[in-house]
Amino acid sequence: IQNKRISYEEKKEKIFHPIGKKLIDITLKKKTNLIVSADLIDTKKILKLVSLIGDRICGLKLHVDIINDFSYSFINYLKKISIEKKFLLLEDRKLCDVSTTNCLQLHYGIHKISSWADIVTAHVLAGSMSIQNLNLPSNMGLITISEMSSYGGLYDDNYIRKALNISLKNPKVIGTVAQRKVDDRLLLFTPGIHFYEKKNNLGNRYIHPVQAFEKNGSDFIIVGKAIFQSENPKITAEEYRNAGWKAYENVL
Ligand code: 5FU
Repeated sequence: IQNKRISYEEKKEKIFHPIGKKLIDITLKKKTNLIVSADLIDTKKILKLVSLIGDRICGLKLHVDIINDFSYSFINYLKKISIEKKFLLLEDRKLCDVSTTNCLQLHYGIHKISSWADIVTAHVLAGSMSIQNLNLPSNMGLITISEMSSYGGLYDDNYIRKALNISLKNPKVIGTVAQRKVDDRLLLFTPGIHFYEKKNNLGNRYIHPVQAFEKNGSDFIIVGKAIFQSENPKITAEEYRNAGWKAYENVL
């Protein structure tokens, strides 16, 4: 049958990286495949959001370089909450340079991503070597970007196939961002999720969680503005969580 998929339990057997397994464990325990993208520029707003949605998510995605008042006390506090409430911290840095530079961007500078993030994102445009020798801590994983959610992106089928191959061959890669089915040995992360919106006027494209699971074979939905800009992020997060979980169960 066309849309059937393997369960998270089965998927866990195919994923070798400990952080991939951990993410699946959290998903099964909390019954949520929702990752919230907290694209906010103010640490207080991020912490307020987390206090409302922490119980409902398996991951919190950040762009730390947009935060005006970034500090280690903020990141330490967030790390503590992520452990208490059981969700992973994803830094959506989208590394996209040669290996040496990626490595420096990962470990140094103001944000020292490798000192706190469980997962970091990376493009593979610069080739397979660009995501090798990054000296990642053993408990930190990579998510590659194989195909973005925006319309008019420059990714063609050939690029995407090669990006997926690079992802499969690198043991640090737990999964990828793409808008299509991928190999069962990769976790599939789907940004561009919204109940109503199809396209925004800034170039992002949106699909419903049902489409993400039925058509693309998603494992995790990533939701930003639909939740953090809603009047009641707690209720809205619960709605996306339920929709994501139901969509997963329906294709089992
Ligand atoms: F890799 C990708 C992608 O293909 N599309 C995205 O939108 C990442 N993103 C990120 O997900 C983007 O940088 C935002 O942080 C988030 C989507 O937020 P939205 O408010 O739900 O559009």
